[in-house]
Amino acid sequence: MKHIKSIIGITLSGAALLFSGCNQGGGSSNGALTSSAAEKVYVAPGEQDEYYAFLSGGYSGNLTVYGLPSGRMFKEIPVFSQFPTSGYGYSEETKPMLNTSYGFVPWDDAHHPDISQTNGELDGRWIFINGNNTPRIARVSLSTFETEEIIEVPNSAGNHSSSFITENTEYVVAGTRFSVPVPQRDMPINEYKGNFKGALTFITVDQEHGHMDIKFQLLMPGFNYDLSHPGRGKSHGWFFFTTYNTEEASTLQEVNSSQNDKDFIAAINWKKIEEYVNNGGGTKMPANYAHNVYDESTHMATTTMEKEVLTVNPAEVPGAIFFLPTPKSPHGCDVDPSGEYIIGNGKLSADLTVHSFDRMIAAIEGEKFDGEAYGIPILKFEDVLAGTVKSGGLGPLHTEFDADGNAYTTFFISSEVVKWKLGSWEVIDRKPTFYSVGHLMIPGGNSRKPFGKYVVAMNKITKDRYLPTGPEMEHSAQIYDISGEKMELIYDFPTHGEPHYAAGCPADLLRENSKKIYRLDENNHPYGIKSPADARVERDGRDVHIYMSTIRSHFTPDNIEGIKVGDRVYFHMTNHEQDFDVPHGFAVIGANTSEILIMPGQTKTIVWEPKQVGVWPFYCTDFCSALHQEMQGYVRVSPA
Ligand code: CUK
Ligand code: CUA
Repeated sequence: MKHIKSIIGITLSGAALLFSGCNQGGGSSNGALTSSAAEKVYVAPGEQDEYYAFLSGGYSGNLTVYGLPSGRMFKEIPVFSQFPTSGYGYSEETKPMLNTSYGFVPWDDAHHPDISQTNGELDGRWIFINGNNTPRIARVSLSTFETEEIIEVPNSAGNHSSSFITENTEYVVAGTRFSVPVPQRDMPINEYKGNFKGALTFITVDQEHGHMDIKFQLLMPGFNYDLSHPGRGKSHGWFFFTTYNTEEASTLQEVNSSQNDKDFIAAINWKKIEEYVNNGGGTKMPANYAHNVYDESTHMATTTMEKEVLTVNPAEVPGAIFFLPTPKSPHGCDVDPSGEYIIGNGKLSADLTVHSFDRMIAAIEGEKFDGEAYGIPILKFEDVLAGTVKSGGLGPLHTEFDADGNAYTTFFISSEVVKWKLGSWEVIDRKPTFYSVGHLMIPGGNSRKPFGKYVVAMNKITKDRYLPTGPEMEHSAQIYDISGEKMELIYDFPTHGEPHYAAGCPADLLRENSKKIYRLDENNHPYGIKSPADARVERDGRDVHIYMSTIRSHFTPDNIEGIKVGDRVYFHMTNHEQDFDVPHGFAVIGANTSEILIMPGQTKTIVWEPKQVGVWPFYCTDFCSALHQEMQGYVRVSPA
């Protein structure tokens, strides 16, 4: 401790404390930090971080926002899960966001966030993320940090190879981990082979508002489509998907023994298919899926149930789809910033397979095929190979890139990040992770312009890294400084849920556009009121609408009578504050929902169905002023 103080000064007590904790594991084999590491991650009180990092929450269904290099968590953005902290999914305005063709589904498994791009560079407009279980894609505004849209993906199951975007955000693309009967029907499972389909879904993004629409679904052979990435630069117009189970087995229990030596990367020329579809190609198929859009002006979400989807059979578009053989159940599918190299990592192999886009095009033009699968030409492995990285690691999963032609690959089994050189394929450095790393993220590291200063490794297993918290530990992320030739582990921080992938960007990209308040004069909520003077109670049969105002620090009205058991009471709360960071909350006794948080200028609604006669209190849940505790009221409930 003394040593650290002497180097970085006594203001560092917080970091120094943390530092001594990390040292308890002892020795550099446990990744113990050096004193310069503390300086690198230290962001002094009142200072701000250099980068945003958006980590998927996995089974939390949400997205969490962190700062780099401090590892401080700023916000959890609810996406696919109800979130009592803000009332997302509980308020009447946000409930429709979680509608699906299966009904109200207030949970999902969120895996891969991706920030919108222009010319292959991060543009900071939106971040997209997939719901894996009940297939959905969400769009989150990077101005309000709120979920603005969720579209369900029909004919899909295990929406895993999603949600990656093309380099001008023309499309957000969704794959399907499970192939399923399309359309869904009652049929024997063991007739899977040849009958199940893998739908790859191309969803357009309106450039002004971000609105998503399914343009077409490509009904691919019944493999498992695991991960994907768009081409960029020279390969813009293509999309690449790793596949496994190309045997089309309905049970994967013998995945090791029955495994084909090579599965495929599917290379899809989406520009060609887009052209085909624009010229009237494809077949409209009945499909039920929900499309939920949040309107910032009315502060309300609405659901549209869509009825059909345009499907394309690969055979209809010859010359648009090819298979690149890739060894042993590839998982990650990553494309380097130049667009030339496509990396597929066989989970069960030690080497990384790198394919060349130029060689792929040459082989296609020369029609050098090695058979076909369901009419889709298979290219020869040797013809498309750019190189092999003899990594020396085990269980390669995912790769990101820096701006200097280096790639960084995670190895789950050998628990390490390996840095290697694109083109020469030589390994430059390797550092252990603690423990069993999945994805990694370099801000901009899957775009044409990476910001190669830090890499964040997201680890599946935490064990002894933090103070124990019983059998369940939060997952763990680690920050490495990658500004030098060798990587340096500089920080550990706990995450929320299971972060699969993450996306990061420079703080300057978002700071200026981050919204501070919703303007009251732009509030078009049908139950919003312009001023506290408009507050009132209106009865409509059994429904009672309370138009309520919140302002420091009182509710108007605050004594409500005339409510009866059996009524449906709608509290429509408008926050009339116009100061940054002054929300009010609302909670009423016995409400079978959460509290809700109302931001300045916003209107939100919760429904309360009183079951018992009495005089029942409500109060503000967010400490808003010195008189916050005075912000309260009563509802009198009389017999029916
Ligand atoms: S998956 Cu989690 S480690 Cu969903 Cu991207 Cu590979
Ligand atoms: Cu309003 Cu506390």
